[in-house]
Amino acid sequence: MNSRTLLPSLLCLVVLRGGLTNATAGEIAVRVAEGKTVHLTDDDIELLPHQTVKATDHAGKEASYSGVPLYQLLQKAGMDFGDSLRGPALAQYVLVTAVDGYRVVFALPELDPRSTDDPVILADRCDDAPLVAGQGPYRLVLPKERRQFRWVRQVIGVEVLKASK
Ligand SMILES: Nc1nc2c(c(=O)[nH]1)N[C@H]1C(S)=C(S)[C@@H](COP(=O)(O)O)O[C@H]1N2
Ligand SMILES: [Mo]
Repeated sequence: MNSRTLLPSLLCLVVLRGGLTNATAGEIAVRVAEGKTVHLTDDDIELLPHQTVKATDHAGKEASYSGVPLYQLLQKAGMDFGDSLRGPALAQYVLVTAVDGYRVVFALPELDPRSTDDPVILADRCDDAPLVAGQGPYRLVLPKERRQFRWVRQVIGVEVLKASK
């Protein structure tokens, strides 16, 4: 990369990584409903319960992915799943942000194991190896979803927000 492309790239990175997504590599910024942002480090994430799933990526390759169910990450940051997930709480949504600014949303019942058997995994390993650069260190994997558009690579932020309309 030469100096003419480097500066815009750096500026872009600073903008994209402003606010909640301001996490360094190997940590994820998590914020639940106007609460404090919690920075979960690799060590924090490693200690959370992991689940291993078989899933087929966008190229059609099946592999074994291991990682933390996304609801476990949110629970760690103070999110309440279970009985309290009803009424106005259901108008919240989960915004997942990647280092390149790619973003996807989930509704809470899509993540709640009381509501669905389809896991949403924040994967940290593929076939027993750390995820490759460009995908990891953390990537969403949705083994049951027929398209991979929510397999967010390089996740740096997870935020629970309230629908405002
Ligand atoms: N960070 C990030 N993740 C992303 C995307 C992206 O643009 N940025 N594209 C998504 C889309 S639309 C698809 S189809 C898959 C492609 O997965 P692949 O990188 O394994 O080919 O990644 C998803 N995850
Ligand atoms: Mo895609």
